[in-house]
Amino acid sequence: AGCPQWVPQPDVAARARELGERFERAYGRAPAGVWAAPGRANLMGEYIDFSGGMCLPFAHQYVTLTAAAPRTDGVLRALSLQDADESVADHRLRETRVAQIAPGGISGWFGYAAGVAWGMNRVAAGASAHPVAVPELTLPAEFGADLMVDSTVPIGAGLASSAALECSVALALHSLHTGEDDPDDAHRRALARACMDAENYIVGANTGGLDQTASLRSHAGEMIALDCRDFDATHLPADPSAAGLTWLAVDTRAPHRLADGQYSSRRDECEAAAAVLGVARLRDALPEHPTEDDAATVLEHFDALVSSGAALRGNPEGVRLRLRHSLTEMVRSVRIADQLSSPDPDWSLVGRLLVAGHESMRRDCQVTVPELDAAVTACLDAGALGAKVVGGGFGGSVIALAPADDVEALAASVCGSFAEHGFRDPLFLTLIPSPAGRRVR
Ligand code: GAF
Repeated sequence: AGCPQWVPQPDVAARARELGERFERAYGRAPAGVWAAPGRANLMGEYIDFSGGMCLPFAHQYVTLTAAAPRTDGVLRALSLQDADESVADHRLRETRVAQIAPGGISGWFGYAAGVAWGMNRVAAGASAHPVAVPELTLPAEFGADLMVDSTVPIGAGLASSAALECSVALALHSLHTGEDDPDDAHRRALARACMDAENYIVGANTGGLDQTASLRSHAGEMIALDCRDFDATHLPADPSAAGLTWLAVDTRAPHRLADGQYSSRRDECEAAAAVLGVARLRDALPEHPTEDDAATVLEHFDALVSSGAALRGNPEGVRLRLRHSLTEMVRSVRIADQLSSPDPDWSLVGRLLVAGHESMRRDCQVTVPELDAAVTACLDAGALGAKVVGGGFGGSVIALAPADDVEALAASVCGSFAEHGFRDPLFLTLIPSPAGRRVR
């Protein structure tokens, strides 16, 4: 089909209707409803959610849908329209007893879905890191459900398809269980924690909660200034269209995986740096409204501690680089949030901060790949105000702040650059800051 190719806007109503019909054919009864939850982009604050930093995500318009009907025998069954592994064609129906869901027990995509039921019970019981027990989330022993999921979020593109899956299942289960279709923010926060617990313990990816929070707590047209110390969310305008700009994503289609140890080792190194500095998490090493000077001071303090013999876990050079990334990223988030809080944001400054964020992800966090770096360069060469990798890296997507009238030309020139490098053709999406997950049918 040639390059550039655009990922079509999702027709959520049509997908929900079709999913309901397929559910009925598969399970022999109609679903009680269909729930949808979006993936996210993140303007700044990569690899600092688990360190208590500020992240700036927004939910985009691509959602994962879950059709669901209740059962009363404690059994959870699920089908995915994206489960295309032909070798298990006859075994695509995944099934478990809710009471048997446990760390290490469930493989593949079903871990993300089933893990949510486990996470809800954990948050309900107060066993989670969620600050308060939320007893209403308890699923009774006989609770079960039939599920069918369908994703419009590109999978493995760094746009949070995993969180979209978890969060749409969470909204479905919560609604089947409580009758509540539009949970308040306190319950959305608790459900986001249940989804994090699913990912951390059942899937085994030690991620930090950015994605689930964006999926469940975003507002249309806005991004979240998310303080990951306590997951307090402030909503700020994030629609650059009045300035003639748009958010463009380039999905590099370079393979992307988080559960393979790289993500986890970055997190370990951040924790090792915090231990040297004597703080519980890196955010605590900086003042309330951190500046570049504050970041430099903490880095010098770290160097002084290390050269005077402070014990350091892991590779010293890696730990120092992760520290520098974390501190400067925390400052960049605050600076972008300051701009977007103002009535007249300086978008070219925002763009420069995005580029600095990417450079830090490349040089200090070391999570980019040649396709990501080339996509950023090509976007900038073609007139974008800024561009950076979005999410966990190691493949996935770049988000660019681009002149709205020029996206076709910009995409064409990224295609040209990818062809010159001999990379696979990328895909393009325009991302619209969109509302959080909700019932759609
Ligand atoms: C992934 C993780 F899931 C998030 O928690 C976050 O750390 C992100 O990578 C990097 O900012 O999406």
